[in-house]
Amino acid sequence: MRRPFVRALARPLVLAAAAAAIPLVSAAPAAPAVADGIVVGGFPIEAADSPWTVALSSRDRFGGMRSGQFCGAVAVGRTTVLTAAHCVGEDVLGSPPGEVGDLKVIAGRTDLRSAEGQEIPVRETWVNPEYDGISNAGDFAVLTLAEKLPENAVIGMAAAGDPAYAADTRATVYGWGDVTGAGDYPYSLRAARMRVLSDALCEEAYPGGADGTYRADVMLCAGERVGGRDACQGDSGGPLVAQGRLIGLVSWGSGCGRPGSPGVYTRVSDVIQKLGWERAT
Ligand code: 4AZ
Repeated sequence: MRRPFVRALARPLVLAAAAAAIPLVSAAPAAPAVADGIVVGGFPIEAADSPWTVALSSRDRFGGMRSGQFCGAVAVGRTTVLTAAHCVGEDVLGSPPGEVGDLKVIAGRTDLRSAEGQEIPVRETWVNPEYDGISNAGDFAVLTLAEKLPENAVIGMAAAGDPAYAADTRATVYGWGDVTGAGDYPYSLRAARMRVLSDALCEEAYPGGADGTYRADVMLCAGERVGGRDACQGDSGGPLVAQGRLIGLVSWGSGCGRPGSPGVYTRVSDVIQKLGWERAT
């Protein structure tokens, strides 16, 4: 399962909606490692407990059953949201992001069937021009919102050299993505606890192949050595948080929760540097 949501999307959302509506249909987990989902291997959490985790939505493109959710995103300013570049590519959206009339960020909504929280139109989308869809390097985009999010919805970003990036640090990923790797999209927000893994582990797992190439300067490796806890399709663009600070954006990986195939995240310190945000943090 290569990349993001993206490719899979046109097909999956329909399946996703169906699967979510009849949760018991695929009762047997594909493998023990992915028995219980996020995010695979996760647990339910309230949006109020991670208010910076927001959903990226277009009902026109993805249908209304799950509020049009198709990717995750994270608020780093009251009108500034980060997501994955691959989430706002033309292959996902069907047209350039500026031409998607109902592209919105949804904040404060745990259950995508509900109307809780806020829906805020995206006023401007800036996609990293250096994003490389082959290696997946530079997988980030900046969304500017038409209205302000609440002040408590903003999370701080970990700058280069922050100890939160060290291997073995505990980290949590948040999202509404596939909970099994088989296209089971939940209605409610989930989180999964894991650890930052060494660059060596991802370099070994992803030396360069169809899924992507791990590059330690712009990517971050996280999960569990034994597999089982991971982000998955639909979580892309969402936050990986350690020590209360944003360290990663869900980007890619080979499958979900598989031993030996950790999740790969966009390294937030590189985002800060590329955007010239050093002094703002
Ligand atoms: C995806 O397809 C995707 N297990 C996101 C994250 C991971 C794999 C795939 C990491 O969006």
